[in-house]
Amino acid sequence: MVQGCENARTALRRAPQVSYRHADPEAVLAEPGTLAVFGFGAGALGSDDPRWLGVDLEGIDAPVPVEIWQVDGAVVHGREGDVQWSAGDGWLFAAITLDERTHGGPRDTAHEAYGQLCRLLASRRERHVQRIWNYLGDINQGEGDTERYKRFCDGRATGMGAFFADGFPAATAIGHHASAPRLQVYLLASDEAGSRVENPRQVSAWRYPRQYGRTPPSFARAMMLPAGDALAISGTAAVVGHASAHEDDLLAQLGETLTNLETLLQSAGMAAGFDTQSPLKAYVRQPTDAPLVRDFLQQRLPGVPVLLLHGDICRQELMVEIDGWRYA
Ligand code: 3EB
Repeated sequence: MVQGCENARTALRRAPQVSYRHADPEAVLAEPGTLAVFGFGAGALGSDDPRWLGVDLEGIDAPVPVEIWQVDGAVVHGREGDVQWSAGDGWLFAAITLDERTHGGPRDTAHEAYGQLCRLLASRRERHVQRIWNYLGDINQGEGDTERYKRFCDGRATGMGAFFADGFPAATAIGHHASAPRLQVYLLASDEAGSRVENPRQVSAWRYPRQYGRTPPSFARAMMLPAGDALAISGTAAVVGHASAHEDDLLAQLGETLTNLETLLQSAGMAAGFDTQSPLKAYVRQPTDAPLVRDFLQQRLPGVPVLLLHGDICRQELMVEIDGWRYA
């Protein structure tokens, strides 16, 4: 036996390539290495393929592209309970869509969704969750601890149980305006752990003080994927310390959000700036604000693919939130 074989390290997986494209979902699903394809809004084409997810958020600009995740090598897929999943090259996509009318409000629905996702993850080699997205309706409805976002946070935490005891993945939680009260949760996991990145300008979300709810939000500000070749950036807004900044001032919120994004790149040890390979999403509370957001981002982040979506940020005073990817 050659000793060196045992010492050889498995090469870490290249990050999935995430892109936006104007394309027919079925044609993209037929391409080799397609792990997932996302459509946005009620007008999106559908597919029965478990790798297809129609997201309950409307695009601001028509036609809305699809979002594509591609990996190296063959992809398998299936369904397990209410979960749809696909896997290839050490990566796992999993998603669940639950109707709150069946599962009883945002807390119990989130509990059920996270329970089902964690059970699937526990059965797989790709159990290291890097990144999670959460979309639910009427996110700001209700006062104080009964606000729907806060009840979602409660159920998310109990549904996770001890699964994320070592630390939370990067995440986004946004309110949609679809007619059905659906909760959608989808994720990217890997067979290797990534590294969590926090923002020194912001209190880590899981340490938010009591005023933001009984259960602090369970997410990291960003996650460096295992091979160090891509940073998955959580929903980022004009939060400084733990407080929202620049109430009622869209441009100031955008400026603060960009500062937070740049700080995250720095704290991840990455070069500054975003580029044509780094797709972002901008969630805009008021569609009438979209032109200002579009102009601002075109000026400050020229050439960067930005998908504008109509979505409510989980704090009423926040008008815009940005998330996405930066490849090394
Ligand atoms: C913030 O900085 C804004 O609950 O998963 C951003 C990203 C926010 C994720 C979540 C919430 C979440 O606190 C809100």
